[in-house]
Amino acid sequence: MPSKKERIRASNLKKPSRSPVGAPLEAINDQVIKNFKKDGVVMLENILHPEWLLLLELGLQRVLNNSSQEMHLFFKGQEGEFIETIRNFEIIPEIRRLIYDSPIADLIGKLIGSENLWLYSDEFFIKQGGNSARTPWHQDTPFWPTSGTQIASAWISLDPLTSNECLEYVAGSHHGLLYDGFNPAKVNEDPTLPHYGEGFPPLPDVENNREAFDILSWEINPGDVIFAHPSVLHGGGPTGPTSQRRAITIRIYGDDICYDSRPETKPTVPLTPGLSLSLTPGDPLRSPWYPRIRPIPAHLQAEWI
Ligand SMILES: O=C(O)CCC(=O)C(=O)O
Repeated sequence: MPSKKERIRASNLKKPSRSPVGAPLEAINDQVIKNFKKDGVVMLENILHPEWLLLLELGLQRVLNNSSQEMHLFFKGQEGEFIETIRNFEIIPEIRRLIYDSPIADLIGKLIGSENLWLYSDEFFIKQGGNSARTPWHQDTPFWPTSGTQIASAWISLDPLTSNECLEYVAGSHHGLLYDGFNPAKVNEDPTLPHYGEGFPPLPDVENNREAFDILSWEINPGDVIFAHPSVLHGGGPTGPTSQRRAITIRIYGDDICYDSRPETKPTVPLTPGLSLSLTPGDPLRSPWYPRIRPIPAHLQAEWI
């Protein structure tokens, strides 16, 4: 039987059949901003033009074909194995174009109320080949050297999904405690093992107590985008024997995000050697690790003038 990696094939670059909204920024109205503040997550239907999905799919193909991109395997060697790749922006031109040219950054800017925007990271989660496992419940910010509120992740799936296969969120949990993360290297052993083992309370067992949490998820079609605050507890549904979920999450922040320290037992994610030597907690998070996206820097604007 071919390995999961061998079974991964580029899809047919089919265009979604729905026509997208003409003026995406208009979808972010006062009610959407209010819901985002309250729940920490909103889903906007049909917000991305098929051209942007095509660009994303081409970027994904390059990632899968590009041996220089590091593939992190969750549940490595097990039936539920899936791939994660991070910082595709730095080596994949299509992802770079998507982040600068598509409305994603401006949508996040309007949602978080910041005209200045920087990229924290982008990350593919690729569940293909059948029966990929759940992404463990977690918050992102315990893994990140950040504090502040003006930040959001745009989660975009190239595949239609049932609400069971979608990413799921505990509504309003970004207002509560920050918990220790799970340990990505040990998900095979136990997806609730702590990342730092100090400094944060242990994660609640959301999956085994689902009825105790206000869990939001959506049926997703290509072109829909979920915007979430990275401190919201979230976990990814598994895929079935015949389904796939090829998703990217693009994390962008605004003015009030500062550098913050984390327990020293583990590095923050993704690795940023040198960052702690140039910033002290409370400094605005400014570093070449986090490129400015809006306003577009003058040297980049000059490329198309
Ligand atoms: O897509 C997934 O399974 C996980 C995504 C995620 O954790 C995120 O967007 O922060």
